[in-house]
Amino acid sequence: MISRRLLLQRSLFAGSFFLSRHESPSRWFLPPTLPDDPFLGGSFLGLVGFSDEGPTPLNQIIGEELDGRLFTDFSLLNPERPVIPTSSFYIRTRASKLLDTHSPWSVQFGGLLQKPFSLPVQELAKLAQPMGIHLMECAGNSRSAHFGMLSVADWEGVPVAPLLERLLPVPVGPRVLVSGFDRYSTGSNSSTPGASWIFTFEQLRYSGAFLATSMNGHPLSLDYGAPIRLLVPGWYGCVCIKWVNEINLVADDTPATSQMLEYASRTLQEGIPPLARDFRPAFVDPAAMPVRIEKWSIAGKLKYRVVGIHWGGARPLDDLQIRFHPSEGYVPLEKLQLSSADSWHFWSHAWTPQKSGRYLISLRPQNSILAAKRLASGYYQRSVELTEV
Ligand SMILES: Nc1nc2c(c(=O)[nH]1)N[C@H]1C(S)=C(S)[C@@H](COP(=O)(O)O)O[C@H]1N2
Ligand SMILES: [Mo]
Repeated sequence: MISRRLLLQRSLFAGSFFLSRHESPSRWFLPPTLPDDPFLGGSFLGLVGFSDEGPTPLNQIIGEELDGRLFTDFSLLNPERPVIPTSSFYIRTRASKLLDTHSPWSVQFGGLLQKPFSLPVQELAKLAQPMGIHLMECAGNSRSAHFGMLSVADWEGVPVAPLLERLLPVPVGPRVLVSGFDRYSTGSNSSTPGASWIFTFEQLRYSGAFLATSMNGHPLSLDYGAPIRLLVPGWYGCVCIKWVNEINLVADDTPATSQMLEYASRTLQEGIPPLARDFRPAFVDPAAMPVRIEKWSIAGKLKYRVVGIHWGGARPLDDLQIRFHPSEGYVPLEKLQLSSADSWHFWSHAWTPQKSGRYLISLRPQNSILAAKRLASGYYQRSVELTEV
């Protein structure tokens, strides 16, 4: 499914110019070494920031409880180490002050179950295994916060479908309601309390959904859902319930939860379906955006390098195109380096603008625009103001 061109580029691309976030800004950029690299022999002058994205601070916890946030900074992302350190992983809701962190935590299994039972989290944790690298994006990710509600971590946890098959005496059906603690000491202007999502057993199985117990090699911290949270690879973050305390089997005609209704349009549903069964899977729509504009001097001439990411969808798009201004046409992306698994992919594109001024960078797949609805709508466009060319 991945074209030969991409596979070739993948090996060529590796290690060419992305640097570790741990390096000081002056050492972000290794000199280009590939003979065909347009930046070979050039010198790096600095980064140009994006315009019109609000004063929101990045990589820093702001606010409390339902209005608590952390927006991730991507400007130092590096394909060699694509995982976001936990201290910079985005936060969409901070832990409630009402959360009881002293009593033992357990998950209640019930609903249509003949014999409801409760499982201490320590028992669940014994079943935890490495789950690999997975991306999470808040369906409400927005330009005003630099699209910083998007992150990748390395997870450990307990796969949900096998767990249910093992614990429950009957074939699992019809639907599974996963709920988390979601009461707060203060109200919120932006969010409705109540976090739960209803899945079919099949959805939990094919997505590889798991109850996460640790991220990036450490037990979950409170803001990330400790002691246990749901992760559904390939689905938007709104289904990744934190502080999971109940898993109930529910009837096929169960109404959608308040969380489902709140996120209906952002998860690209048709209208606001009243019943859970009329919801589509909340798949992360294929998306791409620039994350860094580098300014270079090459043989006395200015040149820009746009570095970006591509994520979402069942498989990467290999026909992404970029446009720098609405008055220009789209051109194919120069380089796309694929990552494995459910992560983001990295791309770069050399850019020699003809005049200074305001640009609006947008990406789209050449074909299959229908399959990338949010991207094609201009959702991830970013603007930049160039003072010299
Ligand atoms: N209990 C609970 N779980 C929740 C939420 C919440 O408000 N309460 N927010 C959801 C949303 S909208 C997102 S995007 C993810 C964010 O997870 P993170 O804060 O660990 O990045 O958690 C989800 N799980
Ligand atoms: Mo979200």
